[in-house]
Amino acid sequence: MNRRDFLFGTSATLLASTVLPTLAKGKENAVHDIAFTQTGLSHVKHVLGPVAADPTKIPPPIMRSHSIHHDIVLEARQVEGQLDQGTTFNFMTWNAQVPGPMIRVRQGDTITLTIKSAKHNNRPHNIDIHALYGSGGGSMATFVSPGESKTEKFKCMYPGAFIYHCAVPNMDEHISSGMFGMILVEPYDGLPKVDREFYFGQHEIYTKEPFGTSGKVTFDYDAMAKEQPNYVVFNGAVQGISSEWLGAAKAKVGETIRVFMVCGGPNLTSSFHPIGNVWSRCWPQGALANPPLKYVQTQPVAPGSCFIGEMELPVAETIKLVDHALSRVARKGLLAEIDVHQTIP
Ligand SMILES: [Cu+2]
Repeated sequence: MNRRDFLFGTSATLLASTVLPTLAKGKENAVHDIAFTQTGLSHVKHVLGPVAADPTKIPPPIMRSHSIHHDIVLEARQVEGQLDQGTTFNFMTWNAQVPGPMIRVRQGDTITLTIKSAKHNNRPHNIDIHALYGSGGGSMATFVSPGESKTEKFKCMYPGAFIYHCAVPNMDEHISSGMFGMILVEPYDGLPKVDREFYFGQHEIYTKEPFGTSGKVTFDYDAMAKEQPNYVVFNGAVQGISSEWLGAAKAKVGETIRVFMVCGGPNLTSSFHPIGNVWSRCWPQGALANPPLKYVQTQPVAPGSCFIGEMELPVAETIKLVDHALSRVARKGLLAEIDVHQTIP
């Protein structure tokens, strides 16, 4: 069993089948495009392996031309998870993964969102969603103590890719610990067809122990105040989505792929670049109401924003997704790979 099979074939199966968005079945997506567990995640252990979201486990493109209603549950869940091979950290998560599940709806859709807080949590949580109008992005209405749940209903009135994140007073700590994800509101006419889509989240982690320390590393408020993280990662894992650990994402020569990226921060702007390729078309800030920029090498993705980029794959290669502030790659763990082959092994 290789490392990718280990993550995405066994331990994550539990998560993928119950936590991640369930793909819709039937003609026009039956009732919902996505469904999240209504029963909570009590079966998920408090100590996990990697918390890395599988970049391929996202809801499918929307094919319908009318509005529908979605019932979505997100659970705030504090877990000890693997930040690196041999290193663990107390993550705060949405649904036990980093970034939190990608929510995908269409402009004009309505959402009933239930925010739960796992009983074993010891911190309050809430959610601020940049895709809605309302006080605190809904954070006022969704403040939950351990064991509580709150529900809000809203309509997605404008298109784009938007971050959602915890927004309690220690919001920087909670986001740094993993509490962020993306909601994609597709425009009325949808997105251009592509062959594959991938989902990544960048954030930085402030620890007392230096990068590379074995065992459990602990949060450092002073380093956060100085904005000096020891770790900068995609999907909550040091070089997680790569041959170095859990395995690269995969695509085929000749395909067109789309990458969704959410930058949690809480403080660092990503200079998002695909080494060995170029963003043929990209939407800065995920602002889909605007025409895309073309043939962009490096696109800033600010904390609290998103990015959508498309690439052509004319040659076999390994594309390395990086923040081109390269000390974060060389010294702080930031890397994700997309292997482009003639066929997918
Ligand atoms: Cu929180």
